[in-house]
Amino acid sequence: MNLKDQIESLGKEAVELIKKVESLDKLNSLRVEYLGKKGKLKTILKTLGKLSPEERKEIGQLANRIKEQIEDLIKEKEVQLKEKALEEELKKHKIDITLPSAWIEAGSSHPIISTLVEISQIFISMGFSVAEGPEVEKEEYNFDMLNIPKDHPARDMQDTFFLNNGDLLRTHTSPVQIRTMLTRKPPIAVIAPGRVYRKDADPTHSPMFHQIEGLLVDTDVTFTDLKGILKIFLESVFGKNVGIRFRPSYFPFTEPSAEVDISCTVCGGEGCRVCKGTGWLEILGCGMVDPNVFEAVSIDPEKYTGFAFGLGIERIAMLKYRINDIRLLFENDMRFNHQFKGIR
Ligand code: 2U9
Repeated sequence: MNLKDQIESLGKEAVELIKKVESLDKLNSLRVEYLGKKGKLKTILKTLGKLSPEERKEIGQLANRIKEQIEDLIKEKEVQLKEKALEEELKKHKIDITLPSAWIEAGSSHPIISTLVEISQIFISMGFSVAEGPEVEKEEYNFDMLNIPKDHPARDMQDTFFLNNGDLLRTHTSPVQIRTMLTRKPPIAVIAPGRVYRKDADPTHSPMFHQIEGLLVDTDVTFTDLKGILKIFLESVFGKNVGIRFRPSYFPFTEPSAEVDISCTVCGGEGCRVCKGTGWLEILGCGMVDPNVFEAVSIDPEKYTGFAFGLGIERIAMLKYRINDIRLLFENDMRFNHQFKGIR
């Protein structure tokens, strides 16, 4: 067979094989077999040197045409095979849109947060604004400026988490009010909600818990104002019929000080296990800001008076939702958390 016939028959052979090919791998091997550096076409063209220049030109042109024809066909086939592979892949992963979807659990507010928000909202409605501060505090703001003596047991390493540099994890949110008074002039009406830390752990105490404290400073603020505000607050959380009593108490930062009890939310005052038979539950502490505290923040105690109060959020949440162990609030057991779906 002459060279021209050889090339033409090689072309026909390749076209036939390419047309029949069913896979991209096979198509690639054919490309190598016919058009590769050591492929069949190149091998035939090696004998080109033996021809006259005219013949070489003619055969060269023919070889190029055949090469282009094979290349075009391979390209076309490649597109077809890729389309077919994609179709098969899509068929395999076909989505049945009639199947029921996977259950997505909707989240809900944690009882501590909903209680914190509810309490904050009551004070906001009475004109208080929310103040925040750091959880890592200076000993000065957490104790000294609050008139807490250097030898007070609360400062003890056993009660307070100290950092190596002498700072501490705040044991109450009171330093927030100190910071507020250092940066703002009266009248001041703020609440300070947030996390606080104490070395305490049992069914009713957690080493981290939440507080809301309140502070109101102005000219002519009296204990009566304090009683009025707390009455509105307690009736709003526990209902209009809740019993309220003030008991004299002592805090270094307030004078006079009181603890406030409400009638037991479980037995209504009859006496039960929750109120230890007394009919009353201790709910918060309060008092008139001690003049020493005003002096520490350079507010004139002759001109201004103020009241302050503090309460633990967990305690309120536990009473509200009848939770008997504080640790349940922090375990994040979904069987527990799920019970609070639907609360704000
Ligand atoms: C400043 C001045 C006075 C905040 C107050 C209490 C009384 C109180 C406790 C309740 C339960 C803390 O969570 S608890 O353990 N708090 O009894 N807190 S008066 O008095 C302040 C605060 C800031 C500048």
